Amino acid sequence: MLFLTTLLLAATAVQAHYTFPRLVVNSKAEEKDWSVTRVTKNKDSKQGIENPTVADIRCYQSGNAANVMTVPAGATIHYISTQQVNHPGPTQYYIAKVPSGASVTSWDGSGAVWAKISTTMPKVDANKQLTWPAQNEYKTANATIPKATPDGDYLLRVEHIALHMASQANKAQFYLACSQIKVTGGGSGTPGPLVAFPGAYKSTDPGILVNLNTIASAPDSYKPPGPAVWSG
Ligand SMILES: *[C@@H]1O[C@H](CO)[C@@H](O)[C@H](O)[C@H]1NC(C)=O
Ligand SMILES: [Cu+2]
Repeated sequence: MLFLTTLLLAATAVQAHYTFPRLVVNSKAEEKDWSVTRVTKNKDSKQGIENPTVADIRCYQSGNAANVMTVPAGATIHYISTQQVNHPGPTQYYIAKVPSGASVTSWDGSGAVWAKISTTMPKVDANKQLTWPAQNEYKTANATIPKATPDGDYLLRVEHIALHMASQANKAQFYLACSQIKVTGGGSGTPGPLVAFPGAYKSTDPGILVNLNTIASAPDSYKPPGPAVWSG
């Protein structure tokens, strides 16, 4: 009986992890799971990635998606999460323009091509609890596709970094997905600085190898990993 209880607890712990199978653009959700969002290797296990230098840190994908979602520049986006995003940590979004001659339904997103368009910062609430935007919701934090984003096909990458174990090396957990999008009505900005995945993060980055107590004592000093945000 004790053994069974242990198994059930283990199963519950796995269920507490999450994937992001549906993109929502201006309140309109992707029609079904994994139709414009590339199916991730943790679709069933829900396990995050712990080493931010592995190839899977780019899209964690086990395949491309069939469809492409139109996203007007300036749109508000988020992702539906399969479980509550219960772990503390930032949510970040990146875009990568598909090179001419390549297709958004097959391009792999390799090279220094990714611009960060959004991140989130922690707060300490009235009860002295450390909280993050969208923490404990069944969705990721909102972001805006910058109005100056040039028209064209892009990969959109969402990432939630769970920091509850992050005081140990390679124990932060990365939950992420990439979607195939077409930006319309955009501008003539130049997204950047551009980074590669893997390459953008090291296990020892101060936003990845970090103690939650340190963040709670100075939430504004938290430094999300990766480049500066491009906001258009
Ligand atoms: C997130 O975006 C949705 C849809 O645009 C909006 O209804 C909601 O109020 C936004 N939430 C926050 C916290 O800004
Ligand atoms: Cu977890």
